[in-house]
Amino acid sequence: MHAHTRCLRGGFAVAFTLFTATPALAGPDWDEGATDAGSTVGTAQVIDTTGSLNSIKGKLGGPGFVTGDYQDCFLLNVSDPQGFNISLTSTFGGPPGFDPMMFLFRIDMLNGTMVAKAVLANNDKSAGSPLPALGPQANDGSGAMVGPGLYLIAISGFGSQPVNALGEFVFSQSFLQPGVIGGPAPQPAGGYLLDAWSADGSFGNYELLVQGVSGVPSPGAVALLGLAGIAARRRQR
Ligand SMILES: [Ca+2]
Ligand SMILES: [Ca+2]
Repeated sequence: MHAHTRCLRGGFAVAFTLFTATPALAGPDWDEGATDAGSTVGTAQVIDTTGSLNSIKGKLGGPGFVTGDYQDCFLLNVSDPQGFNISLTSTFGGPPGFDPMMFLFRIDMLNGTMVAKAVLANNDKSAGSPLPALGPQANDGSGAMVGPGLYLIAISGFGSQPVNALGEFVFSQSFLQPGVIGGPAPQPAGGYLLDAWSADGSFGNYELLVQGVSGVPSPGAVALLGLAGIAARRRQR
C-alpha cells in the first residue's frame, strides 16, 4: 500500500491511499483527470507536483460532442537529462487499434509568447510493439538531445502528427520506423514550433513511466504561465 497523489489542473490536489498491483515506486503520479489536457502549448496541463515524477496517466477520448480528444500535452521539467526516459507501459482499455506516438518539445519564449520546439519523436520503441519510448537523444543521426529545463510531452494516436504554422511536419519522418527516436524535420520552411496537428488519430488510454523528470514547481509554474504578463509589466515601469 502506498500513497498516490492525484492532481488536477490548477494546483488542486487530493492525496489518497489505495491498494495497487503495481510495484511501489518513488515520486508522485500524475493523472490527467476530468479536465482534458489540450493539444497545444497554451492548453497543456502543467504538472506541478514536487520532486521526481513517477508516471503520467491519461486518456485520448477520441470524438467528442464539441471537440475531439486526439492529443494530450503536459508541461514538465527535465531535471536529469542523462537519466531522461519516458515510456508507455501498456494500453489498458479503450478501443482496439490504439497505436500511440510520443513527441517531446522544448519550451521557450518567443516575442513574449511561450512556444514549443520539436526535439524528439517515437512511434514504436521496437519492431512488433506499438508502444513508444523516448530516451535522452535521437538515434536517427540528427543529433537532437534533451537538456535540463521545461519541456512539453505530447501523446497522440497513429496518424496524428504535430505540424507548424504552415502545416508542415515538425519531426523527421524517420521516427515512423520501429526503434527510431527521430529529431526535428530537416529545415521546414515554417520552422519547428508546435502549432496544430495533421489529423485525428487512433485513441485510447495510456500510462507513461517517466525518469529524470520532475513537476514544474508551483512558483515556477506561476512564473511560467505569467511570464508574458510579467515581462509586459516590467516594460511599463
Ligand atoms: Ca485527454
Ligand atoms: Ca506506436
